[in-house]
Amino acid sequence: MHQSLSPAVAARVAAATTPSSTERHHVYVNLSTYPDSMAGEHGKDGGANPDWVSYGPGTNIRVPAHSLVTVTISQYDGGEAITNPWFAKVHGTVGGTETVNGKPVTQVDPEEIGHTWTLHAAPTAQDSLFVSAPLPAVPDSAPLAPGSAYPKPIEVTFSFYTKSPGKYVWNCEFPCGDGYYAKFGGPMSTRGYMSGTFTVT
Ligand SMILES: [Cu+2]
Repeated sequence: MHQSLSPAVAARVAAATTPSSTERHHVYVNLSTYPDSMAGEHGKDGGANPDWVSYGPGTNIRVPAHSLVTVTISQYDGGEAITNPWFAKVHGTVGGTETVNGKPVTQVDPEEIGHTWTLHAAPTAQDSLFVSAPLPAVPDSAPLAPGSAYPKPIEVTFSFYTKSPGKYVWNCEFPCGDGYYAKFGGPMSTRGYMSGTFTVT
């Protein structure tokens, strides 16, 4: 099946804020996770699989080398227990933490996971980069936000440093897809939903 991929989500570059290096950029990447595909890169009708969970606004991310990257994810989806509780912990971020609605944590409840954002190297020779941030589930009982098709999101923020230029990939490690392969099918194994590229230039 052909999947059209969105243009890269470019990092917003702000002034360097790290006192250790005047040349280091601090960039910001804003993503969202949705319980369907109606709000991301697949268009308002959701494309071929409107009921598939998705990341948005796109899944291909581009950031500068040797930068501090701050990622904020607005998590709109529900969830359940994660099969591998290691991915309920935060890995590879500055301070080993993420903030969940502003509160710093090193892990979240493994029984209530919506998705993860897990970045790793492609199997080629390049600097290692591994970051994994768990996204807590929005409770099923949460009401829809006024004027929205979704409840109020849980805001997760974390930061990490990029090294030299390289090509990386990220994916969700919560089995939120279809059932054939223990829910690693469908949106979990199709580009543009629960995975994408992460290009350091
Ligand atoms: Cu997921």
